[in-house]
Amino acid sequence: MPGAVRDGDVWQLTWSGPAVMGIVNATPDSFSDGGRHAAADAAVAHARAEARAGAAWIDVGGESTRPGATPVPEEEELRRILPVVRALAADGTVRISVDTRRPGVARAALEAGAHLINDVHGLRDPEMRRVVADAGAAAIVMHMRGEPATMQDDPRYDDVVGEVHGWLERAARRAEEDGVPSVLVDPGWGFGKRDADHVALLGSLPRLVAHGRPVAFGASRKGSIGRWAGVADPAARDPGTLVVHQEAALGGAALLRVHDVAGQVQALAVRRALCAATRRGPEQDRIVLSGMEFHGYHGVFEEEARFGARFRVDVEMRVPLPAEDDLARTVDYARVYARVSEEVTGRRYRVIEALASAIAEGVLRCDARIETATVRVHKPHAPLPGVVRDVTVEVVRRR
Ligand code: HH2
Repeated sequence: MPGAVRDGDVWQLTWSGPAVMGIVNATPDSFSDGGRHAAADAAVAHARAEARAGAAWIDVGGESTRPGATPVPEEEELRRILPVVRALAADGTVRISVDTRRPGVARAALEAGAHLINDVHGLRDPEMRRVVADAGAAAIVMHMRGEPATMQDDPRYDDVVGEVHGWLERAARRAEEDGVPSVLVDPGWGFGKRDADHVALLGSLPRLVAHGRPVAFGASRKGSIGRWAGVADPAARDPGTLVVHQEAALGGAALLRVHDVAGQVQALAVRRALCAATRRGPEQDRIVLSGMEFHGYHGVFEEEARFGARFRVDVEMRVPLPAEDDLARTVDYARVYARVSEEVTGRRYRVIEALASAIAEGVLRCDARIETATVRVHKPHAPLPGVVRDVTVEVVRRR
């Protein structure tokens, strides 16, 4: 759940474990619940029900950003969201986020009591950054390729993870430099991405988390879930949403943006109990053997086969570890070392990708309790026509 710490005059939000953000679309045309909460009293009642169901945050939106959506005038967006923000601020029981890309709407919402601006444009607009910084509010910086009207028209990336992470890093840094005290980043599921991009971004969440900012995540009821599950009606996609959000939670997401708050809260409670019992999760136990060095004969060249070279190997094993002081209850890392040594010195591989893959599979075979093996093979003396400190291949294999 989010907390807050004071740093001089500024409050910083702190995060531990995924908090749930309930969606309130005060719109006639949102993709899964358009029109259901368009009237202010229906939107407020829905927000209060979400707060009672365990949402720490409510995200109020007055303009749909679904693929193909057309923008609404600013006055209309204000007319839709302000009564909801004012009512929730008067309740004082939940933190209020406003989903907008307009500085004028953000300013009015913050004056009315909102705590966070959720900007699907990633605070690209300097005026938006100034409004949020002046209010000392938090912000979600989300990645979107293009604009809602056209963003799903054949989006393409050379390296979706590198491009999205790099974009988020630059956008978040720009916001921080302009004085926004708390910035969350969101990879923007469904915003100018193909299903394969979603899968890659979901798998890369631990790396995004490692950039050091809390990660917000929202796949709720979106198109890819419908395609994977064969469910056309967006309102019937909550079970699929929970599966994706479970992966996001394991990847270290701090905030999950959902339509079905009660379901998400229940799923997280069960997940917490299981993680505690099995020591799984982003902070999962692990054993790491780093910097093992061997002389091997890998490579495509004749000289490499004849003279060999030095290879360095790191192995990280995700494995639930016992509290007891008993070798039989844990993984014997001497066995793992012997396995790695045998693979690097006993055979010749033409490419280190194949070597890394064989090591990872061998490590998994060493002990049935090892759930994931991450193996890095370094080839510092790779035959290249220039100065290179190291060439590394990393593979991850799960049981
Ligand atoms: N998705 C939507 C809207 N805002 N904000 C963040 N940070 N992350 C998201 O993934 C995200 C978002 C789209 O979902 P929804 O609000 O349910 O639909 P619509 O835009 O049609 O109102």
